[in-house]
Amino acid sequence: GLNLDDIQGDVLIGMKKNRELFYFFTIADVADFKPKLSGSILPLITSTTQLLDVSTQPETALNIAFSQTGLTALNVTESLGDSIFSAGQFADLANLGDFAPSHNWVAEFAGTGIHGVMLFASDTDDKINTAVTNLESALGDSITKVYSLQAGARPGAEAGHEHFGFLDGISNPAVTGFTANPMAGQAVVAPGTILLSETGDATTRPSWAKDGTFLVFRQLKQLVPEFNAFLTANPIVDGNLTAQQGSDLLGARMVGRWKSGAPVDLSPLVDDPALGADPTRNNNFTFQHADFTLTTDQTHCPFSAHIRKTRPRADLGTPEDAVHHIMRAGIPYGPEVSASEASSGTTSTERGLAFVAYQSSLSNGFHFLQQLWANNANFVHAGTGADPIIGALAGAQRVVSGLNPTNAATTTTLTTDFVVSRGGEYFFAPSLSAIASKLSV
Ligand code: N7H
Repeated sequence: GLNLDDIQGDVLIGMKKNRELFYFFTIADVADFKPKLSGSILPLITSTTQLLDVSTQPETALNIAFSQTGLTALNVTESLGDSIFSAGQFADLANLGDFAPSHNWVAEFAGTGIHGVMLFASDTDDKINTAVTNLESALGDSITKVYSLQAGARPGAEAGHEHFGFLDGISNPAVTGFTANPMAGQAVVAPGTILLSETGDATTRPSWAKDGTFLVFRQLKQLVPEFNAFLTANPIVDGNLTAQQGSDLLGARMVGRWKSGAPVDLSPLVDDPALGADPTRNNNFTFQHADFTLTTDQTHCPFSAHIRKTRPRADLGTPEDAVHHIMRAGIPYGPEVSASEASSGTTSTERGLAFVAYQSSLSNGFHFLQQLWANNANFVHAGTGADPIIGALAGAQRVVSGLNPTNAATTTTLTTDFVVSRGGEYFFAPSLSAIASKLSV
């Protein structure tokens, strides 16, 4: 089994809290910082074991990760064996399809100036702020805060749903040796797909890198009123559907799930909330059906749907590929849509997804999914078009096919990106023992 005392808690199961603060910093004085990293930060780092049992969960959980420039500042010189991590996310911007940084990137992300991120998670912002104040006073001038993003679950019945309204956090891979009973249809991956130097990770790493993982952070702005106005203006027309049902169907086909989480592949024409809420059924599909041509039939799920682009299941053959999987731990940020934003169809206050993903290889994980699947108009098949949710072509319009179930050849031209990257950084989330024996010495 895995050493769950040594793996940071967010990686395999998520922090399980309603509020989360992402605190980005630079190391101002490395000689001052190192003893504080081991003496003040490490005792507060929440392990996987602590999160697994409610009785050992801290009031405020803390995880930490370092960028390449942060490791360099700590005088850690060995290569971790991932060139995309080493170069940083700013250097990867064009591959990801982002706009030029001056348009959309948060200024603090545009470059390699961020050395690390601390993830604070708790039930309330007050508890987080207390933990931050206490840690800041312990760390003194050894670090400098560069930027922060406050995030949290949406209110009431929308908890667990991202800002477009869709239930999130349904499909993460099961990890061999960790997940006791994978759900039907859940991908099963070797631990080395997520954790460095575990079975399934073939790259040579320094010994202290074991059980660390690469953390992708992206601040992804979502244009929610604009998305809703687009659905309202373009309902799928079918004699049996009202305009509202046609708009809901278009949104569901763009995502590949209904707002309840019910997969379009299993419930193609109407939402099925009982299916969406049932973890034994809501992942149990492959896009393949009896009497159905997998490579041409889009009457169930479009080839372009977000969840099909990012996990093609049977499209890549059976058994499913075991490499291109990520562990997602994102959380919404920003306020609910106001009445005036809803009526004008225009965003006035930023909201979106604080996207977090863990993997042992950026070139197989997030970077691959975004560049070679989501942004690639010829994946899953020639002419599919870019992912209508997250596909990004540096601001150019996206032409998507398959959204109309009655005529899959019809194309839809998306002139607005409903998800806009505001940048981020690539980090390495080390094991607790690596913090003690390597990073802080
Ligand atoms: Fe996606 N959305 O609300 O439309 N995503 N995603 N994602 N995503 C998923 O199955 C969303 C983003 C993946 O295993 C669901 O847990 C939004 C990026 C993967 O079947 C919903 C944003 C990347 C899966 C959304 C966003 C991915 C997945 C269904 C940005 C990687 C699992 C819930 C603002 C490059 C696929 C679920 C599977 C699921 C949405 C970003 C990847 C509702 C709004 C950047 C691998």
